[in-house]
Amino acid sequence: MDRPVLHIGNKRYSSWSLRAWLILRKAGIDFDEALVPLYTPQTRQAVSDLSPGGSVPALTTQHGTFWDSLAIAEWAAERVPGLWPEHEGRRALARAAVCRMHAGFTALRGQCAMDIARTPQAVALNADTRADIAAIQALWNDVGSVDGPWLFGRWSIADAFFTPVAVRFYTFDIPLHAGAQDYCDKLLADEDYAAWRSAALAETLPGPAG
Ligand SMILES: N[C@@H](CCC(=O)N[C@@H](CS)C(=O)NCC(=O)O)C(=O)O
Repeated sequence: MDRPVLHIGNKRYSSWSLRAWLILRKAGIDFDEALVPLYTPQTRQAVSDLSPGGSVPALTTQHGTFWDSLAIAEWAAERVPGLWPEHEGRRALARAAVCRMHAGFTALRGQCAMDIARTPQAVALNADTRADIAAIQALWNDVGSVDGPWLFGRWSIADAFFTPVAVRFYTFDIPLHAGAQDYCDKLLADEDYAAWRSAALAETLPGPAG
């Protein structure tokens, strides 16, 4: 079979693409990347042509192209053991944490968009964003690992879903509790994230501001 192709947006800005890409990398799945430049007049058509979902990331396999970071995560987890925690209860909790990230924290996502090249700088955060930041730290604290450095012990899909949050916390210079800060530092020091970041910093594509 041909290698799967992961269609991604700009590495600098596409937080959902980063999640899917990290998961495939950590899974050790051999894949090709295809960039769909965001923020161009052709973007909408290009993502609509890719799949009915009309968004990136999207993954092309021998069975066609499907979309959504969480669907791609589950596709990888069906092929490679260990991407979710082994213990049934921890696995359910990890899925719940991922679902909450996937569906929520919209104020943080709206006010503090991911821009990997942003010079760290604080902004006046609105009340909803502050509430999201508090909720994320409480969630990390509640589900936090007792047996390893990552959120659920060894690295899991949950860590991929929270990596772009760590980028936002860092680039918006958001003060965190000590445990949350340690966890963010761990996510940002990850070697696969570092590879993505280097490529993001080398991009010369137009951004949301044109
Ligand atoms: N729920 C989707 C969200 C994907 C998404 O919003 N992707 C953005 C880029 S980060 C996109 O495709 N934007 C292009 C457009 O809407 O035209 C996922 O988890 O993959």
